Amino acid sequence: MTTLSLYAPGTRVYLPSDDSDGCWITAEVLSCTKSADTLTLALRDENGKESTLTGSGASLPPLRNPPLLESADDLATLSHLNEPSVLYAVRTRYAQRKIYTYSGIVLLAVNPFEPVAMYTPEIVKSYIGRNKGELEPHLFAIAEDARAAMLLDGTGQTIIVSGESGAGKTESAKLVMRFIAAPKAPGLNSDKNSFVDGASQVEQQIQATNPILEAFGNAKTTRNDNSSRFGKFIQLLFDTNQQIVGARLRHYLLERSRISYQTRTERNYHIFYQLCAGLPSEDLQRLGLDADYSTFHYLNQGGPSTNELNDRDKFHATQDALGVIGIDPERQTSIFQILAALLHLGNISVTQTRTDAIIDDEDPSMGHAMEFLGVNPADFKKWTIKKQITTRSEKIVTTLTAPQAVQVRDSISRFVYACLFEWLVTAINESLMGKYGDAAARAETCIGVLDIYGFEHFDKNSFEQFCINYANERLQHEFNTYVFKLAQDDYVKEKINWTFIDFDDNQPAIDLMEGKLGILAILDEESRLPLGSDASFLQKLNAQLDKPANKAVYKMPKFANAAFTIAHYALDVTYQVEGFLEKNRDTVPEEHLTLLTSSSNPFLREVLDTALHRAEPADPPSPNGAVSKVPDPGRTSLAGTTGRGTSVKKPTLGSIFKGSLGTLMDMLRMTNVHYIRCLKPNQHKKAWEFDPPQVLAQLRASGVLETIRISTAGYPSRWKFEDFARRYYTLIHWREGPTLMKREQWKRICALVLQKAGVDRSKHQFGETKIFLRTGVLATLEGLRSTKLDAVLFMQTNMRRLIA
Ligand code: AOV
Ligand code: MG
Repeated sequence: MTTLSLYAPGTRVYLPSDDSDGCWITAEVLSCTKSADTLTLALRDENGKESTLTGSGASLPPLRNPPLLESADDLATLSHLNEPSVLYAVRTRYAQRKIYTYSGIVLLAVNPFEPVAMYTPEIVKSYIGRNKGELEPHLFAIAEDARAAMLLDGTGQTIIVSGESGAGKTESAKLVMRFIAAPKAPGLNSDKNSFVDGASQVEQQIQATNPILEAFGNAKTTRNDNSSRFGKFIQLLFDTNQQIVGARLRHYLLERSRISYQTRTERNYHIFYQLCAGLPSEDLQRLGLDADYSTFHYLNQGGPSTNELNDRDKFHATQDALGVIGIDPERQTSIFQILAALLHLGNISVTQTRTDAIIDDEDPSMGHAMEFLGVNPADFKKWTIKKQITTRSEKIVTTLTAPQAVQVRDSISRFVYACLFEWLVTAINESLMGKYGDAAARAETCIGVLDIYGFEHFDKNSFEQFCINYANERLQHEFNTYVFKLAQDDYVKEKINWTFIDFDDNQPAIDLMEGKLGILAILDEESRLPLGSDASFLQKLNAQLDKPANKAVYKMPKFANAAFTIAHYALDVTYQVEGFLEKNRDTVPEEHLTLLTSSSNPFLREVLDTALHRAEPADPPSPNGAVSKVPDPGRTSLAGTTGRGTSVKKPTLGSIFKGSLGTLMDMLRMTNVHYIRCLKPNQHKKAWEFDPPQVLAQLRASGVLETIRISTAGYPSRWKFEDFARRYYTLIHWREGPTLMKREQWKRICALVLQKAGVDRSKHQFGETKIFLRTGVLATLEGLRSTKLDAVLFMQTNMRRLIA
């Protein structure tokens, strides 16, 4: 087709909008003339404005799709695949209240920001047992797809939910989990944490993890009222009969700084507010709390918070859920007592004399905090305002300034909370796996759902954002690898005809962060120096990384001091170095640790013991000694943070995080992966408002366009000749099939199957060891196969009847 005919009068195209927001408006070609290689187009845009444009090739406006296709439910079916068309399709569908769209192997989910009637029992039922393309795009279709893939050959499955903060990852992950955990159960509701009627005990326990983890691990941020401040991976374990036998929960790097500090309009973890709003008044009184929590330093820094989050109701849901996983009211009281202790700890007032920090012996907050923690106030006070340094020959005690003492005080709160979270996860796992981990031994296969914090960029970004964005880079890389690299490497290896597609590989950014001489390594080195500082950390960063080789990914910001910029796959983010070292070291003074671990509060001792000792390796051995067949992403551990055991080097938070991400990625590679990309349609959390530049940026950053190109151009299904032959040989002649099977003529069988099924030559290719199929072919073959099997079954039954 010549370009002239592509732009015939009446053709619909997209033009860049004047708003310089990187978006488009629609236009129609009025006339088109060609001279040499260039075309001159007369155009009228959607506002009636006329213009002319001269260009050739890529400088000509992108084409609009025929109206029928403009809201296609799979972007891969668009006949003109360009950025504006993709954006337009997603936008049109959203306007029609269709929040889900396929994009090749990925499901796009645009946040509706209000409850939608898409998760009713009828809808749940309708997706069970159906193929992905049969019904409207839906989370449930992806979940069902994963289940079907697991049934087919027992491979483990992982569903990765990604997207920026507030895009809807956690809600989507919950819905997917509920669908898989209770496919036949009647009620699913995205905005309630209600348990499904008629669910088995383990299913109920799985549902109960949500209110608990959200209470203790989610908080209100500027971007999301219910933002997850930790990464979550939950793996449902199935036995040979596809019954759920248990589940395993892994968590990644809970944000600790939030315990002692919140920026304006943000909150601490929900559980603190729930506690104040939900506890009966006599309990509040006993714990020295008040329904009005504004007197607590740890809760009032974000400013007054309206009770729109319904903390009271949520508190009761949290209590119920704790009960479901076997934490009885008595233990719950012990948990609440620790939480109260932390609030009081934050209120201990530290003042400054000319030289030293002081804490009043009569400080009521200290009294409460120490009573609940079971620690002697005098000892606590001593080691909060003083510090002991051990040199080679002696121990020297020095005094601290008030700000330093406050640092110590807050580090204890953060540490205890992190241990409590760790303990809760252990308790949840014991309930989900059986105390002796016997579920792991019975498990044959699994479906995992990964809901990890989305890419983050605030006005000020610190160590937490660095880790979160690092995790997102790694996941993006897995995605790239999975969709692009693996597919194309395989084509090359199998020597099929294939034009290579470019994609934006983010390996340089990952190397910058985690490489041998990268940011994390430099940070760790600096963290180990007694006199290390944020400033010298930055100096070393700039000295080692500000080089031509890193030009594309590492930048020294022009206007910000004490900061560095990383060009992430999604966006450039500038990180303030202040606090990096302290957060990475994450130390509690040794003396305080001793006080806490020898506390007179047995529950606190148990919590610390669990968090510090019961981490890695994976699950406890089962009583019968069987080993789990299901890949385990491994436990994260706080063990290192105390310098206990035999390890000489105390692991830093950064290195712990890097390690646990590594095991997670290994695990992902052992399973079959499915992707859900959540999109945030606007920044104000408004229902049904679609801000095109916003969404476009997210579509670009997530590589959605490239994915479509590869799924349409490529061969998403690939089978070894033998596997394919074994599954489909029944489709060829009833005598020839088995004969060829006996002779192991796999490739010949494959060819005959395709011939018999009438699969067009353009829809498949033979590689060296594998057969490659375009989208849709496998569905056809499966259909033919089950028809054939039904027929055989029918014949056999009737034959028996005849003989009998
Ligand atoms: P996130 O997990 O992606 O952010 P959430 O899943 O918490 O985002 O979603 C944010 C809010 O969007 C929810 O609290 C709901 O109000 C709304 N929402 C999301 N999905 C749906 C849905 N399917 N139906 C109705 N409302 C929905 V973060 O955890 O911040 O990265 O760290
Ligand atoms: Mg979340």
